[in-house]
Amino acid sequence: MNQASSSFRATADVRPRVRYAPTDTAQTLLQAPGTLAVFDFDGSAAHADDPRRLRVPLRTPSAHPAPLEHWQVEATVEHGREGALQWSSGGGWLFAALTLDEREHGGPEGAARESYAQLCAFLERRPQRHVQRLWNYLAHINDGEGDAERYKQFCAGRLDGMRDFFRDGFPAATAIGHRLDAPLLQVYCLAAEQPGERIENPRQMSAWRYPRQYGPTPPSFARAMRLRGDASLAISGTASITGHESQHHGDLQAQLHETLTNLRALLRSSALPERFDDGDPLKVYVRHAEDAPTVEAFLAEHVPDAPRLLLLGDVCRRELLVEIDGWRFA
Ligand code: 3EB
Repeated sequence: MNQASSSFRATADVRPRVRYAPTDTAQTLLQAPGTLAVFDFDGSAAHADDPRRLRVPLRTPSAHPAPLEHWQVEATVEHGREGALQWSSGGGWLFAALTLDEREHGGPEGAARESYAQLCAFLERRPQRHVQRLWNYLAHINDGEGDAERYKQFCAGRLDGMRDFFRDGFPAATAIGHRLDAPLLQVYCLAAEQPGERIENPRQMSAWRYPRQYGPTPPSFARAMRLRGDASLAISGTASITGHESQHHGDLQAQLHETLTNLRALLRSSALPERFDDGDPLKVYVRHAEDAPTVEAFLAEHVPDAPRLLLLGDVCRRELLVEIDGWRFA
């Protein structure tokens, strides 16, 4: 457990910060005061005992090792494990993660139900029970046809596992497919003592209202969440969708433009300047490794200052080639 520093602010003011950090700094980050979580991509990390460290089952398309992601608060952090769940908390914020093997839960629906049931049961007992942001990484998300597609099974299990925990509204989220052989479902969240404010995108239908054609259970997420006591925005996975329809099938460049227009619309909806600066990290999920240079060139032109992490991942609609999530810190 970290030691407190006398310069820490009162809980009500503490803001979480999210940054990318060099690959080889994990131990330094874990020893730094206020570290809530350190994420490894690319499978590079050896097994770590610290419950704040999470190995994310995604790879970069690039030859360079992925950076780490670092969550930090100006507060004393405590951490632990409870069954399959790993957690940390400090300054009114909480990180929690579960990585389940689907084979132990009868597939994607059962694994999602179990993940959400466990996560919600844990959160219910914590003062930091207000989920701001959730990430879901599911193996081979587009396998299966029609209503049997694995993403749709996941959506059914997720909503079921949530019971009425999100009766006031769903948090911001990402759901992306990974390509590991092992059918692991990873779910992690950032939660807080205070509820956030859900933000929808006027260019898009709210996902929980999507029509039946997208599956029997509509996806359970808000387009973004504004953090309490701070105008910062946690932005959900955002893609080339307007209304409820995917746009620009097969056209990467046009999908990138539509996605950026959607991201800007979310900033406008929350009265933030329509920019991403050097403190606003973005995560960019690319379906085809060969698209990475085009995606990187687009980002260099349109969001040159934003730190960005490109990851290989499958968007939950097969026709979508790219999805972006991230943060706009006030
Ligand atoms: C979309 O806008 C694209 O199921 O949690 C984005 C963010 C998407 C989150 C989720 C799905 C999810 O519908 C897909």
